[in-house]
Amino acid sequence: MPTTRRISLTQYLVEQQREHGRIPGELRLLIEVVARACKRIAIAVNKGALGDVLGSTEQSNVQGEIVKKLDLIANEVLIEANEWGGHLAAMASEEMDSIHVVPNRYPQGEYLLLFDPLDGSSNIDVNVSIGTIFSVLRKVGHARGVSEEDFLQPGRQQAAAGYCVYGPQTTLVLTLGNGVAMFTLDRETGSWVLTAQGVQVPEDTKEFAINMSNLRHWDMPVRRYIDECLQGKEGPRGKDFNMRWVASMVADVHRILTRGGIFMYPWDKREPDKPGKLRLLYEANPMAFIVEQAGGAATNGRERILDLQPRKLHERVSVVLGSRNEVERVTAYHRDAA
Ligand code: P6P
Repeated sequence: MPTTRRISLTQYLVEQQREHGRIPGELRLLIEVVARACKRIAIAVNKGALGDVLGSTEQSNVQGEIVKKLDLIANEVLIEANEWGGHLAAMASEEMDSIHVVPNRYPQGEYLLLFDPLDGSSNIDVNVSIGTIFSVLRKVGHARGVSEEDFLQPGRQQAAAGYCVYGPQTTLVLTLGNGVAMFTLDRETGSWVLTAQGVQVPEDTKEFAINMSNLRHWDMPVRRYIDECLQGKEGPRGKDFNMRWVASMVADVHRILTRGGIFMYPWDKREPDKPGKLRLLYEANPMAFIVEQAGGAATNGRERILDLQPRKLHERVSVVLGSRNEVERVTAYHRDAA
């Protein structure tokens, strides 16, 4: 990764605007507000047991998953941070059944913000990295008001996407459609400092990330791919593979952006009507945008994730993303099987 001038997020956004004219003022404000909200979430996450933020609430979300206290805290922080700025028309979150329209007491903007406020919640209480994932769309059409349909856009139409990983470092990863940049939180000054840009995912890898406990439930193309990895040097791949599975998509994707790899959460026959576990609009789409901007690939096993036409706000999807040559191999196996 090229060495990087230590500039702030604000300076980076201003320079991007100057060089590429890709960042209207409202989008710049949106990114800075989300980045500030991630700082506040990081503070709450880092308190752990000291802050009465661990454990679960009595609620379950639209996914039917038990909601952790920090899920709700993170969701509230993002809602409050983004309501007043006049840059958004509405927001959508994994933690909310329907969209949250900016209240009438504030001006409405042309952007739509989608987020998983705290992904990897099962790791919160055991002190393993978790993260916030966000996606930015433009409200197309100029009909008055905003509805759920405005959010149902293919991921290739995203104006920006990013995530914040709350790990040994607190790192914000961002793309505005012109490459991927990483910012590390300097806790002494409270600033996001540019620590990497022009991030590139190596095209090849020897590392796969998948929840192996689901092996017996996978479709044949996935079993074929993983089986060949496990055969190592003696098998058709002619090399040994390593495995990682953090059970936090943000942490697994961050590792792949940093050193390559392939991440898979495929369809499996436990719930055959569900195309996969992960959500298309606020997990797969932003991560696919980031990974493609870093030279990687992201499919649902057959088609490019960013080309999928969403039908529902909380729609799920099968995800295969990371090092381009490995993703293409898995996709080819699915096509062979078809
Ligand atoms: P499993 C976290 O709950 C999440 O949505 C992703 O962050 C992660 O990759 C996946 O689910 C983990 O799922 O079935 O291994 O617990």
